[in-house]
Amino acid sequence: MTAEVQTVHQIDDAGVDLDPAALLELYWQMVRARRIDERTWVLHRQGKIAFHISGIGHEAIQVGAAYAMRRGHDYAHLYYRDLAFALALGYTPRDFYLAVFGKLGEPTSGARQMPSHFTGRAQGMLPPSSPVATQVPQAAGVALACKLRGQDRVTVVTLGEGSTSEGDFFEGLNWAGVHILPMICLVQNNIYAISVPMEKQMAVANVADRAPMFGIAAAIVDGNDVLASYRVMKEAIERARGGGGATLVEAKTYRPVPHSSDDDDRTYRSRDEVDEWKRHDPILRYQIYLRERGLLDDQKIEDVEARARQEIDEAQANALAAPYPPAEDALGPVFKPLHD
Ligand SMILES: Cc1ncc(C[n+]2csc(CCOP(=O)(O)OP(=O)(O)O)c2C)c(N)n1
Ligand SMILES: [Mg+2]
Repeated sequence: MTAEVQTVHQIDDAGVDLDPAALLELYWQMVRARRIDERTWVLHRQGKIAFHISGIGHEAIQVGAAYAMRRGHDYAHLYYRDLAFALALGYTPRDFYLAVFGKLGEPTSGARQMPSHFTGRAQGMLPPSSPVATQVPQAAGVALACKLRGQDRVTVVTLGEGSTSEGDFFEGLNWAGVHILPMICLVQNNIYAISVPMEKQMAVANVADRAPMFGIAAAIVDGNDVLASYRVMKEAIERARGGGGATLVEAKTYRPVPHSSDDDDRTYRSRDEVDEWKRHDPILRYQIYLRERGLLDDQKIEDVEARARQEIDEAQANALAAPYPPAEDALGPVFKPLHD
């Protein structure tokens, strides 16, 4: 008999000024992202889609970060695990399913790009490339352009801890330090790069320990605590907006599912390790906190679940019903619209 897993439930709300409606909005964003993600795993296992790369476990840091930004004004250069981040910025479940099914009307690339390359002009989401860490120098370029134009836009760029082994990470942050750029580099440290553990990527304890070599600020946060994540990102973003330069933020988190639908994580980590991390599930932790504050009860939790189910069902049905692009579209440029 296995003992019931007890959720770790501390949430650090010190200095967080969000009203009850905003606190519940963060909960909604985390839950909807989780449910969309879970549904997508099911679609893959049913053989209905070719590939899924999941953000499960990373919802707190992503939603906290998105809400710390001026959404639609600041720039976000996201990576493939940022489903919750993209949704919180205004990317829609329908956008996601059009990409996942490869259907006509997919807003990023007309379905020529892989799914989870979150892009959108309205949301300020820059088009990511598939080689990891290339977004860091690109984001530094965007932040420099904003600075030269006298705009008060901040650029938030995200990546995993394994990707910080790439030269692009060092070059981009060096540039951010030299030019005192309005940029936040958010590393979502889930301690694995596919099967490679963190200690095989770096000889320092924290990614953030490297910030002094670039002359930029550093912060480490519990990335499974949505309010702590929000606060730390907000501080960094406001410092950048005020001319104080870049910050390297490291969010400690975990990926309780395989790297992607092509990975079998049983080959490189124990089930005990995964179960231990599930005790830190960001949604369950926050749910306990909201219950204690009297903002959630069983009925309200079910209402959120029902709302998420309806939204997902509609988005999935809508994308399924959409036609495939004409075959010759595959030969077109990735980002130039052919039909819009
Ligand atoms: C330059 C480059 N090398 C290898 C890959 C293949 N690859 C895709 S994701 C990934 C792991 C990255 O791990 P991490 O940065 O820790 O992010 P996580 O997936 O854990 O969120 C690798 C090696 C790639 N996309 N680009
Ligand atoms: Mg990782």
